[in-house]
Order: sequence, then C-alpha cells, then structure tokens
Amino acid sequence: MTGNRLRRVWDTRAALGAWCWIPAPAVVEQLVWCGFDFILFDCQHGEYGISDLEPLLRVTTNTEVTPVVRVPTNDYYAIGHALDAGAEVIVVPMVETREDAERAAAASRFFPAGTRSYAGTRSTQVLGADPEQVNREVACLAMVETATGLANVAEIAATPGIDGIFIGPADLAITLGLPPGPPPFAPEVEKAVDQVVAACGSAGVVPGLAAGSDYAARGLRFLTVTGDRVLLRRGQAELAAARGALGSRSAG
Ligand code: 3PY
Ligand code: MG
Repeated sequence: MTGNRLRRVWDTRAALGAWCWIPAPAVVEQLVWCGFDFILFDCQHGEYGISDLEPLLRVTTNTEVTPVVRVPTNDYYAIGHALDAGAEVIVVPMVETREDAERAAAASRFFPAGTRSYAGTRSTQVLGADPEQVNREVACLAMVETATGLANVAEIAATPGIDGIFIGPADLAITLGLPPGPPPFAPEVEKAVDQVVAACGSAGVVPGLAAGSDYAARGLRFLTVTGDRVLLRRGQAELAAARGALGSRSAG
C-alpha cells in the first residue's frame, strides 16, 4: 500500500493518462504496460457500468498506475461503489454549481468530511482501512464542461473536498454553441481552459483537461493523452500506409 501516487505526481509535474472504454482486463493490462500515470475508467461513456469495474481495476494492483474512475452521474451510490471497487480518484461529470460540487465531495469522503459509507471491500487493501487516511488519499475531480459550470468555476474549485477541475472540451464547446473537436480547440474553449487554470490556481487545486501533453505548459496537471479505442483506430492509418506501399510497388 503506497497511497494515491497521483497526488505525489501532481506535486511535481503533469500526470499523463489514458482512457479505458473497452471493458477487458487484457486491454487494461496493455495500458498498464505502456506506463501511463493513470488509467481513467470511463463509466459514463465506456462500454461498462460501475458494477463491472472491479476486475478492470484489479489489473492496476501493485503497479505504478493510479486507477481513476469517471462515474456516470453525480450519484452517491456510484461514487461509493467505485471507491469500494478500488478507485483512488473519482471524476464527476457535469458539475455546474457549488451544490453539485459539495454533493460529489461529500460522497467521496467518510464522516466527518463527508457521507461515504464504510465497507471492508478491496478498497481497504488499496488505500488502507483507516478512514482518516483514506480521506486524505482519495481525490475528487469535478468536471467543468458546460457554460454554467464555467461561469461558476471559481466556487466549484474552492469547494472543500474538491481536489481538482477536469475540463471536458467537447461538452463545453457544445454548450458554448460550438462544434466539438480535437485540440487546438476553438478560441472560446482555449480561453475557458486558461480561466479554469486560473480558478484552480486561486483555490490551490489541480487543473486537468481531456487533451495531450501540449497543455502541460499552460498549467494543466491531469491530462488524458490517448485511449484504448484511439489506439486501435490507428490501425486505419497503418492499413492505408500498407495499401499505399503495395500500390506504389505494383505501380513501379
Ligand atoms: C468532454 O470533452 O466533454 C469529456 O467529457 C471528455 O472527453
Ligand atoms: Mg463530457
């Protein structure tokens, strides 16, 4: 038991992670071998739910990879169950107000910091059995990914128990009336990134973004570099290159 390694990484540099959307331990094992700082298990948009998490999280046991779980909604049961299964960092989508942030933070911590319920599940082997120590190690990241969330970002970042803000650039773009797209984002979204980084700086919490390491220089410290589906889709470019090579050989 080494505690939540991501907390130590954040103190020194940007943490780089990968999304897991495909619920297969063999896929998680490949991501672990790649050496990411964290794997973000996505129960909102991945092909699995909270109750399927445990065998996936187990693959990260005794590795240098911190298991992060995005819960499907800001829900007491979902957050508690993800933590019971061994999540060390909880990502809560669509946080728009201080009340939303308080709900997420409370569900992530035991009394007196919150309302999480204690269970002797594998979580006690991951972050320990002492509620106070677990409260210190667990992290809760609120996703700011709507125009309303952006307007309230200072209050959300300053909510006790919120350890960071993770920006969802796709949903944010849509609620700003823009099409979602890859980085570099539309100027309005890029401006929002700087606004969130500034709010996090004032509140002393970690700013994160669903984008690659280019954004580390802008102050982001929790970045998702790639994901299992993205990596597999690279097969299309490899196939095109192979077809191109065959074509040029037969033409020549
Ligand atoms: C978003 O961009 O909206 C996300 O939730 C992360 O990809
Ligand atoms: Mg989103």
